Amino acid sequence: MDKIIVTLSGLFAIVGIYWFFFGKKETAVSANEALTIIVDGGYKPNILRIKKDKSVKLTFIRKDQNSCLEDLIFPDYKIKEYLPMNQPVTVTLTPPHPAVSSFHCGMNMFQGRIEATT
Ligand SMILES: [Cu+2]
Repeated sequence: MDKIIVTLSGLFAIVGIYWFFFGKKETAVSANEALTIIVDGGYKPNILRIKKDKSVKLTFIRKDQNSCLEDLIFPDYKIKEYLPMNQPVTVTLTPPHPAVSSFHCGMNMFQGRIEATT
């Protein structure tokens, strides 16, 4: 019994470490029409897969006090939005979508990526 507990806690520790180093950085999600992104120490998720020929509505909710994150910029779409704390802000991206584009905070410290596919 003790052995099982030791083995299990070892496993959890490994999974935890793995998650800490690799899990946080890139989270990808596919969006058909709408998607919600939490802004908290970065963008979650930070890889958005969208449909090439469709408009997509991205709703951002900022939960991070860091004032740099109050600006949200989509350089390829020439969009700049202000994100107040805890208030959803919706950005609509309309085709033509670049195959890959990015969005980032005011000083480009935090980034997200948008991939358009068929
Ligand atoms: Cu920043």
